Amino acid sequence: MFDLIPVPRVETIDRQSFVENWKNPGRPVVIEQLTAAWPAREKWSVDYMKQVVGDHIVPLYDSDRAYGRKHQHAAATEMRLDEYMDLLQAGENNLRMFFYNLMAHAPELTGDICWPDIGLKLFKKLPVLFVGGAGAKVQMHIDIDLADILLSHFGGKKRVLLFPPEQTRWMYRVPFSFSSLADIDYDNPDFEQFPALRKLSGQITELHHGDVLYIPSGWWHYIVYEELGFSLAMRAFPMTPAPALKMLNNLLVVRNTDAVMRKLRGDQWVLRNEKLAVTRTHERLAISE
Ligand SMILES: O=C(O)CCC(=O)C(=O)O
Repeated sequence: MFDLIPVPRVETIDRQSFVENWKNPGRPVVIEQLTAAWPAREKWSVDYMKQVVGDHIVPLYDSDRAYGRKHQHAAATEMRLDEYMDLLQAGENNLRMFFYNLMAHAPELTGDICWPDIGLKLFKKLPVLFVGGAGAKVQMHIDIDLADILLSHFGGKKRVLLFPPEQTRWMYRVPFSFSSLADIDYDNPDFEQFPALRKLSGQITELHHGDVLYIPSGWWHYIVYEELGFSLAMRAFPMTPAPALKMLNNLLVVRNTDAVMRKLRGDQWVLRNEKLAVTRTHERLAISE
């Protein structure tokens, strides 16, 4: 397996120690009591979601690769949230709610969260919800906007694997995407087929109801929902010039180039990039050895 250490945990944190010990050095941490005063900690459950926002039609995403001329982040389907919750309880684990903006689509839930004052300039217009059933997996990726993220978790436990930005060279990153190659099973990595993975050393944690995981900008993350759960991500965008420019380039140039090329060349474009993810990583590996 990978060389992994547990993400450090603290019970509570003040602004100064968060900034000094975690934000500035860019180190992940789990803060156990940051949501202690949030109504969500008491309330968020399947029954509550059904009751409050059950009639909302929500887009759902699967883990299948986007082949053909489909957009990389196109929704697989949509349905009422109460029906979706029923499916999850019946064992559905491929369909996930992804980046669902509470402010725009479910303002009823925004009163359940509190914005912590811990030294991150959190963008209050974008509290986004993620939901998955037991066994759901989120492909290894970095976030396109390079935000610092506070991922607050509710419901059943979920496992998160994290690798720092310096290790991007070994991540088999697919060009024009923000993901590692979908063929890699991060639960059971094939080091013969993907030898650069041997270079990785990262961190692992299991999030329980109420935990908040700080994911610093640019960290790779892979997530497995061990049980049905809800996570709320708050984000702080990069403010210094170089990362801010990189974010704009990702959002405006990289993402749109991929969308246009998929339309024009379909599978050929996707397969070209998947191949490049391997050849480029193996070239780097050969040079390093
Ligand atoms: O928790 C999830 O389902 C996904 C969270 C995530 O990948 C993110 O915030 O970037």
